[in-house]
Amino acid sequence: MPSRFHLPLLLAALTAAALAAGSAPRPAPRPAHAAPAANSPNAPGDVQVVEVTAKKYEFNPSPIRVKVGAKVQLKITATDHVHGVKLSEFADGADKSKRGLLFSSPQECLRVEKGQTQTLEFTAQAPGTYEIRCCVHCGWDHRSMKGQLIVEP
Ligand SMILES: [Cu+2]
Repeated sequence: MPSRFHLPLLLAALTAAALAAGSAPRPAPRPAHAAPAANSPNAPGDVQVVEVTAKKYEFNPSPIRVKVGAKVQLKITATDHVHGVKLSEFADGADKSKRGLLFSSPQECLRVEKGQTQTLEFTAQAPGTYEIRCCVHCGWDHRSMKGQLIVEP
């Protein structure tokens, strides 16, 4: 029954090959003080924080500029009234099959009560201009309440 003997050997060989393949392209180990894995939500210095105010009928600053590849937190404060934030995950004019922004949690409309601050976190994956609009009715000119996020290459 040669197969009984060969199977463990084959598995061992495959495992060794997989380990070798997995470790080969890895860069030198990070220094101990470096930030942990890029997907760690709590890594300080790893996230670009932008303070944004929402008030009738504008977002400020606008445009907001970030670099492609950046993990971004928008800390949005509604100063005068309840507002909502809807940030497009696709750049203006971009192919809708590819998300340019990857949100940390699903986003439809982020409601921000008057005087409160909410955080919108995402990774900027593709350069382009992304529309921000108010998605909670806040007054007669609500529909014109828009801003822009520009992801620079
Ligand atoms: Cu509004």
